[in-house]
Amino acid sequence: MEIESANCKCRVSECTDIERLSVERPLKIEREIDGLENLVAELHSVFSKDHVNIQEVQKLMSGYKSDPKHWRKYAKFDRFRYTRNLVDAGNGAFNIMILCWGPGHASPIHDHADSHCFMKLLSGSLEEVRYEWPENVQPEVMKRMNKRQSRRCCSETNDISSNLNELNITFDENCQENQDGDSDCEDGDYNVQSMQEIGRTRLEIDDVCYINDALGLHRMENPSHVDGAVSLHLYCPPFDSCRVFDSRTGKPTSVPVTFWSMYGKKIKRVIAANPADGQE
Ligand code: CSS
Ligand code: FE2
Repeated sequence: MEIESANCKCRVSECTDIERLSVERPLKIEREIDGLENLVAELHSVFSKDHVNIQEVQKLMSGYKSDPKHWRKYAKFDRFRYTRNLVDAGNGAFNIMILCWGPGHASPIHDHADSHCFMKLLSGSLEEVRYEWPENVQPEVMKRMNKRQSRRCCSETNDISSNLNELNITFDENCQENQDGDSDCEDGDYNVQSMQEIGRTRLEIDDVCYINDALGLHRMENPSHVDGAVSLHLYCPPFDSCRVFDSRTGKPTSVPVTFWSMYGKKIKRVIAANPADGQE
């Protein structure tokens, strides 16, 4: 089963049907969606089902053609850093938000907290740089795979190992599992470790891309020195913190993610990104 078939209502580590990565390919748009409000309505309808296919979400997002008149009220820029602006809290199943990137603004290298991340470019252009996980840090999805692996017999173990190789994620065999089955060495020595780049993609208007922790980490940057960029992000399940990684050493730090505005209104103070916690 390919990754697009995985159920994105589950956390990535709970998707038992992720076995193999598919090769990225152009998606066929089946139906045009007129306006951001209609896109959000379609997403609500899709997410009201128990099983939401990753490709289904990608196709919906591709079917919407960006027009600033649909999203201008959410597009709020800050001089110093990119902003996160909540559009819809998806009935608790997903968050949809608009990110505004001033000239040269970039994110740190980050993970996606075991959630699925869909991104569509609405304006300008963005560069995505993907990285392997640092050797000493594992995403939740790999920890779960390790646990499954240790419960299975040898022949199955071999199958899983080859799948892990396809996922392009490496283990530090010296890391000992603790009682919870975790095997990060997060207090270890990061000085010799730099982040390994595995790919670079330039996103242009209406391009849609997808990432989860099994596919690696990434950093987004607006390469323009002049123009802003605007992107639409859907995260499922929603998350309110993630890990950022030091680009020289790979050392992870857990950070809260925050909103700059919610439902088109700037918030007075920066608050946690879980709308249930942050509504003023
Ligand atoms: N994950 C980053 C944006 S790049 S996908 C964020 O939500 O702030
Ligand atoms: Fe991201």
